[in-house]
Amino acid sequence: GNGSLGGRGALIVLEGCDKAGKSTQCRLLVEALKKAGKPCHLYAFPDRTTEIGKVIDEYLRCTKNLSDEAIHLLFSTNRWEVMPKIRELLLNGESVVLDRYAFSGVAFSAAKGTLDLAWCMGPDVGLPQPDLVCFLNLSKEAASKRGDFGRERYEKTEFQDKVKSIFLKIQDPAYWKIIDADRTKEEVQSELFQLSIAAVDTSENKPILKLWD
Ligand code: 2DT
Ligand code: MG
Repeated sequence: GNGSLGGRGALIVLEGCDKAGKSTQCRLLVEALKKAGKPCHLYAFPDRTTEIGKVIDEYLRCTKNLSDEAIHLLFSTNRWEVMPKIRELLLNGESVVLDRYAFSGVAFSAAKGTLDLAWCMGPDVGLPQPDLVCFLNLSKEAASKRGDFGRERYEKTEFQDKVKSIFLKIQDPAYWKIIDADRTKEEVQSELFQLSIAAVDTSENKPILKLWD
């Protein structure tokens, strides 16, 4: 049990390259956890609805240009601005599922080749450390079968390859699971659900740690 017994909720993150099915899987996961009696909420980063999020949206749609440093810091700020709310939910015994987090922040910025990896991690140091990160790993073959990329910035095969290599470099075995995303939606969902239920149950009495601290 959560909430009434005083245990905290779990922070669960889905990461991966584009087309891996993150957003669909996040929605299914939140529904499944709720059905299993685990209160939980879904957040997606970037959150394009805030003032900062609107600038990020323009940058991604290529209607605005910003320096690599400036956009990196805005993505990070976009996480910090909702953290009080997320922390409050966790402390109230409600779990939070995140569609991307600081790992996307580092992987996409560092893939540009202009920014140092440690510099990229800096602004997100101290965010709540996830209890579980599920990295949806899609092979090149499966990715090409899922159709063309969209037209946003970063949606190019060569760039996505660099992003993936950085994701794998910054993975921490303390909370990181690599999920084979080439399988059917149902198969992926079932594994995510089992890992998440276990994370909710084991996180209840643990403190919230600080990311990259
Ligand atoms: P979506 O397609 O999921 O909306 O992502 N990105 C994301 C970054 O470059 N830095 C970040 O910190 C985050 C959270 C990944 C839009 C794009 O934004 C990238 C893809
Ligand atoms: Mg996208």
